[in-house]
Amino acid sequence: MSNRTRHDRMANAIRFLSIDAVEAANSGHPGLPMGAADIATVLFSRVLKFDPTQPNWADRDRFVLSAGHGSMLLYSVLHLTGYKQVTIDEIKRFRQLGSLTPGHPENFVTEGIETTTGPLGQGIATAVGMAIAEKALAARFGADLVNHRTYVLCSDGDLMEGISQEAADIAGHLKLSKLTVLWDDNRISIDGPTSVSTSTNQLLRFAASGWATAEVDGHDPDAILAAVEAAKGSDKPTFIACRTTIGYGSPKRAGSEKVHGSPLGKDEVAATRAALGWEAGPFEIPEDVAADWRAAGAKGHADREAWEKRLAAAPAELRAEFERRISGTLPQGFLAAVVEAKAKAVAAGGAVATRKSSEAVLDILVPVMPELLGGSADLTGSNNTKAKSAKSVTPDDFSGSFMHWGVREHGMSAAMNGIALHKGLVPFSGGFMVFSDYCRPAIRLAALMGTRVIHVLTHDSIGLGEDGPTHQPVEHLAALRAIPNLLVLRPADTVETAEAWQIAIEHTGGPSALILSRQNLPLLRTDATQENKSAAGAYEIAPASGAAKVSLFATGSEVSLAVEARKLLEAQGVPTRVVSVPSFELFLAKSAAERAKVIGDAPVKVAVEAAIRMGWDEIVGSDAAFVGMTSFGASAPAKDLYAHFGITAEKVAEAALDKLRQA
Ligand SMILES: Cc1ncc(C[n+]2csc(CCOP(=O)(O)OP(=O)(O)O)c2C)c(N)n1
Repeated sequence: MSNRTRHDRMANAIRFLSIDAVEAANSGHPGLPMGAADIATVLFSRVLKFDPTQPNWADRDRFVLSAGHGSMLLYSVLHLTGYKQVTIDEIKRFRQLGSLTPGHPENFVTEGIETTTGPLGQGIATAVGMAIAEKALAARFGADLVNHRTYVLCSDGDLMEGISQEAADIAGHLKLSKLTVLWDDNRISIDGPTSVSTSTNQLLRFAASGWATAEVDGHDPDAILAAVEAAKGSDKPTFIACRTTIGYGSPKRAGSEKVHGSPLGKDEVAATRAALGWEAGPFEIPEDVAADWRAAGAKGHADREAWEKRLAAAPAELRAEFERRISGTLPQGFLAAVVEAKAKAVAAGGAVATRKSSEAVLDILVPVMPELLGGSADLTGSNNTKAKSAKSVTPDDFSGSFMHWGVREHGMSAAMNGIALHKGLVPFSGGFMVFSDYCRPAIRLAALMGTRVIHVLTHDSIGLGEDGPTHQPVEHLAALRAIPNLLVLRPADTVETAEAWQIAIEHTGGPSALILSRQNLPLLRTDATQENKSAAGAYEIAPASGAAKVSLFATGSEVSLAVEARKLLEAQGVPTRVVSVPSFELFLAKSAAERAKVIGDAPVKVAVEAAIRMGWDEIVGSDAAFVGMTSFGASAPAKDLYAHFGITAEKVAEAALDKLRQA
């Protein structure tokens, strides 16, 4: 049998597993797997370095299917190359409850899936992060231990999404030469030919961003291989347009949007079998094809074993540090650094913006934690995310620990996911909180995937002042708190900020958002011990003088305001306590009894937050008073805005007294 025939049969195995699984589920997307089967076959049988028996081998090549709707392409390849989880029965259970073959690829469900994809554009930007992580770790640990490539298969939709531009731009700038993107150039999307909505010359577009480009027939295995091999010699990332036919092989549907996202139907499946000369029944793989695929899957064993030998032979300290970094274990001295940051703040006293508090914490943490990879979306001086010791990553030097992401919040957030998924680094960002909307799709995916990324979101309310309502978050706290598995932390002073950093770094099962002020805030906490009070989510920060009549609840910048209001109320003989609530999620995770203790039994409760009320009722109840925002902000000095919108100690005290009179 000729090599070409063998290739065709391997590719057809992908096509028919995909066709038959979609048929069985009566749901799914056969068009992409059928069209891109040749590309996948070349990559997985002739290019990629991977070992199905060790799906998480640290030095494997990464493959990202950015067009997640083509998930059956991945499941087919994982099955055929021998990933033991993806059995033929799992392929038969495509898209069923509890299967390892969900509708879109989920990295937390199926071994061998590098990242969850489905929201178009995310995959390519996530892969950029993986390629960044590879370079950063290679700079630290050397090519003996870290030397792999990142491959992406993307679709027209991926390239139409704006995030792909952010990804292309930063990847080209950073000369991510080990990143290769293969575009499934089938010129069909859901509405029909892509010509109804785009005229972009993608090759020129990527070239303009500093990529090497190539154009091949996506059904010609040798041409695909040649382009992929040429990419290895380039000092730029490479973009390969692979001209394909969606639904390749289907006599009636190939080349049409009809094959994108629905089963072919019994007759067309039979016609496609006849057209491609595939005689095997549904879910059957002829032995010669199975053997060729198994051999492809076995090729990486030797590479992996050679790498393990190199790791074993590496200097003990380097090896231990590499293993610590990949496992995500915290370094010795982490907790001591947190306590040191608290102690320093307490000794210094004075009023500090929590973004500055965060910087002070980072100045102490970054030297202790080389895995921290900070950054900012062009707001370094405002977000204060660059520690004194941090050196910038540049195209020619990845040994630094700070990323200049440019004005690309969305691309940054997706790339951070890729960095975290790669393992070995803990990424944190900097951005204005109001633009967390621009990060949201990637933060949502981080939460879904359970990746440890930390978003430092500064300028967190009307307290930012003169920049006005476009820059003042109002609904963003509620919007962030609405994302499942995202920890939102809004510290009130430097001590809480240090605690928030500790919580975020120790939170390995998902993303965190640190919500920080632009304006100065007084130091409220003067204890600098190992105890992390913020970890309870809420705690009493100021007690009442007697049996409390009023409980004030606040977060971040409004905690000091509540403390002022407490003084006013106490002066009028109303025993008042203040509860700081740095994290709803942590607090709501506590038992009812623990929560009741913190909430207390004062007859009047008032919540204070310079944001909308949404979410607070779950903590204080709908009968409580709320002092906050009900509209967008305005442009003025912060102090004037707090007065204008009625978020002052006097108003809080008034609200409490009103409630007391009603009680
Ligand atoms: C952000 C986002 N918007 C919309 C969708 C819904 N969707 C899935 S595939 C697709 C477009 C399909 O065209 P293409 O990307 O060319 O894939 P192909 O038809 O070649 O499989 C759309 C709009 C999505 N998955 N993600």
